Amino acid sequence: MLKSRNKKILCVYTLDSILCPKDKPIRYLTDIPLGISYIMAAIKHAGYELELFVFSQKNDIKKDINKLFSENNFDIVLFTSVSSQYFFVRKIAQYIKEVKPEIKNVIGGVHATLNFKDVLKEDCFDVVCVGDGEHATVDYIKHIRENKQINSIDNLYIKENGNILNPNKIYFTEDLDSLYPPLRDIWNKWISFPKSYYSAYKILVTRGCYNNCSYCSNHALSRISSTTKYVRYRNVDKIVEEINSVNYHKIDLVCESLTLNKQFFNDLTTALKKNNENRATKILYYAESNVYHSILNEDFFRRIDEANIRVLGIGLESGSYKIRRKVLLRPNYSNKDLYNFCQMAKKFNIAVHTYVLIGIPYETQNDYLKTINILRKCQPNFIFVYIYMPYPGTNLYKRLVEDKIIKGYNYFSHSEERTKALVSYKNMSKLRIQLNYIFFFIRVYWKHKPLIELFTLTAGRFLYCYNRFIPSFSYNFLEKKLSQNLDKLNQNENL
Ligand code: B12
Ligand code: SF4
Repeated sequence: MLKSRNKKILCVYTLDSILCPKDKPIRYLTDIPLGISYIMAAIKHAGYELELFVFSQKNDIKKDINKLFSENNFDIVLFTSVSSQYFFVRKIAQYIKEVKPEIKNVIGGVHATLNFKDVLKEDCFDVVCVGDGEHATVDYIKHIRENKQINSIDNLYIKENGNILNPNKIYFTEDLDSLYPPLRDIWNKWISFPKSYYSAYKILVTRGCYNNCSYCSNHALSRISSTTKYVRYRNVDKIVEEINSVNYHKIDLVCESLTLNKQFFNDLTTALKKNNENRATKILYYAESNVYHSILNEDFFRRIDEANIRVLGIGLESGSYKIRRKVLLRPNYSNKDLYNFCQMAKKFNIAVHTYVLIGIPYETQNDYLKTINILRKCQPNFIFVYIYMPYPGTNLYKRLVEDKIIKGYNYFSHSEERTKALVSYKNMSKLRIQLNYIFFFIRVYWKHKPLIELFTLTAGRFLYCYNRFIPSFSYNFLEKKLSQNLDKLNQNENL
């Protein structure tokens, strides 16, 4: 039964995950995606009604779509997608087109941006957004609702009567503070563990990165507009205003690195320190940083400490200098820089979380052991270890296709992403990569962390790899137990 006759926009988010119940598939506040939340804010402020639906693998797509469309009068559906979500998103879009061909399906996000030509070939998508989508989406909705003829909309490729209308230009929004703050409350009912240790609100502080790492999407994204700046900084007063408005004690500052610009770093840390001064409960921050030699000084860590940034995420990726510089094209830093960084952070009681990739193309077991060795020396508080996934549109992906190591873009799902070895290399088989992944924490933290924690972390890696063979009910039980265990262990760290 149609409850509302008003036309509405449906925003679809997908999580190809079996970790949470289907009615609450998002685990933590931290997992709220910012891109589509910025777009929803723009739509709401333009006066249009919208609805959000989050699909996980546990949903019956047909049943849920039928129900949603019988209760609402949607005319436009918006999809956001990174590469691992794309096939799932396409499945939903295809079903919508099948039952409601008049609906306009619009897709944006990193995957659509970097692969727009392929995405445009799909019958199920009417519009593909390349780059930032806030203004483009509102503009498009306006044209549809007012029944106006569309000649061209910046950042959008639009299918119209069998033709494709190209955008006049592709741009990045340079003044990030001209955008409405992302919609957050709309996500509340979809989150399983909002109060967990891991929950923090994400606040965007910059967009873009200057570096050209071959496995990351940033170098490819930076090329899509030649007329506007890719690396953008927000005004620090506006950042603080948004932090205060979300009224939460843990904030994850979203930026590729706090050290992209020294003046910005100084201004931001000064403002965060000041904002905490008269608070009974100080806001605690997470942020990302680089490890460069040039920032390794007391002043940097003192500022981080005073701003109450208690957790710094840093990318090591590989302990092999050769792999870092020749394959990943990482910026220049040495293993000694990482060691000094961790030592200095310890002195200031700042936790270090390190990003590590394994199963990197052209990597040998010896390279992998170099990663283990440096991490054993540094003992970061936590390590996000992932198996390398080739993302289409990136330089490393292209190199793998040229070297005939992969044929092209194969299906991989989010639950397999970066946890399941999907490519065998000359120097490293899939099985070897998988075992390196499962036993990673034991190798790094043996005799440094309690056995119960090592068991939990190792069992977690095993579950990520082989979840498809474990019945869903026992998986949920095990996953919940492991999450609770980790939560408890982390709370003891008192961060
Ligand atoms: C913060 C972040 C996260 C956060 C939030 C995720 C999110 N979906 O926003 C968390 C930690 C949860 C996360 C998780 C993951 N992430 Co992440 N993440 C980022 C990061 C660093 C910034 C993203 C961000 O907030 N940007 C700012 C917002 C405003 O921009 P945006 O998201 O691009 O959205 C704009 C446009 O793309 C466009 N747009 C987006 N959606 C739509 C939809 C429509 C209809 C339209 C019209 C336009 C549009 O308009 C938006 C506003 O301007 C990027 C790096 C990067 N440069 O993008 C990686 C990045 C997006 N992540 C990446 C990956 C791989 C992941 C994971 C798959 C990792 C994993 N295995 O768990 C998951 C996927 C989760 C998911 N389902 O999306 C990759 C994606 C690469 C690829 N080609 O697929 C990136 C690009 C980093 C990289 N390695 O290159 N991530
Ligand atoms: S430094 Fe990080 S964000 Fe920047 S290009 Fe490299 S991997 Fe991407």
